[in-house]
Amino acid sequence: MKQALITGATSGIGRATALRLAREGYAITATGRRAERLEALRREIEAAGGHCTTLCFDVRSEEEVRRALEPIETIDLLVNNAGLAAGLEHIDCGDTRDWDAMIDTNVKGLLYVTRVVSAKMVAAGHGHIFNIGSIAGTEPYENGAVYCASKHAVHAISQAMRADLLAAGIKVTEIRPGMVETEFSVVRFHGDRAAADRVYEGVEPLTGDDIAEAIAWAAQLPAHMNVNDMVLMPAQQAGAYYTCRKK
Ligand code: NDP
Ligand code: 8X3
Repeated sequence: MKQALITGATSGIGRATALRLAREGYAITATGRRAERLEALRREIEAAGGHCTTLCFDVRSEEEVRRALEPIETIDLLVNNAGLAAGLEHIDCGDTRDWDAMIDTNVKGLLYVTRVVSAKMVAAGHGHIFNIGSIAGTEPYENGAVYCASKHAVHAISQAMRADLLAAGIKVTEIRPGMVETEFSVVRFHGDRAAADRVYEGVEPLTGDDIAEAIAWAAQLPAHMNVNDMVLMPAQQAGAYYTCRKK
């Protein structure tokens, strides 16, 4: 049975991807910091006849990442999804704790997980790594300097690791969504649900299931074919600066 490891599977895109890949026949290793949610996901997958193991750790801690992931024997597919935006303000007003959280999670956490898993894939001679980037990875916008910088880093890392892992036969796919309604905006606005809801006003955003659909499609392509980079947006969005809202 093929093994898929998904970081940030307690919510949003990660949770939807875990459920979808389980339906595609993967045994799932679901990770995140919220143990109760991981347990609920495990029960849901197993009730539907799938297989799920959970690992509760913080991707910001290299030690926790190594302790959790080193013992895993085989990982065929990795989804580097755990991430967040924290805050939305001009650079002169930013909270440096938010900046640390974004850089430590979105960039360093992704690197810590990739370091362990890619070595296993190289030893096995196969594997597929999905990095969840963002349109913020190529379109920097006002109030988003550090989040955009973190996703620019994911974009650069994805391209470079694709080259690094080419000879080992490991595919690297970057998925770069626009607006997806998850807990993302509630987290960005530090729990202010009204501010989060305004982000999606007049728009039908993408859902976690939409992103999971793209990952499941790219994962089942023939061995000779890879999607390097996939940009997905709601039909009402044309980029970070252009959204057509219905009144
Ligand atoms: P959610 O807030 O719904 O989910 C984020 C997930 O990341 C949670 O499962 C959370 O789990 C996990 N996570 C956050 N910090 C850590 C950490 N330190 N250690 C381990 N896990 C962590 O948001 P999304 O599903 O929208 O976000 C998933 C990814 O998609 C992110 O990388 C985000 O940047 C990206 N993205 C989102 C877009 C959107 O519009 N929603 C658009 C483009 C990209 P827990 O809290 O349990 O640890
Ligand atoms: C999430 C999309 O436009 O809010 O990465 O940055 S955006």
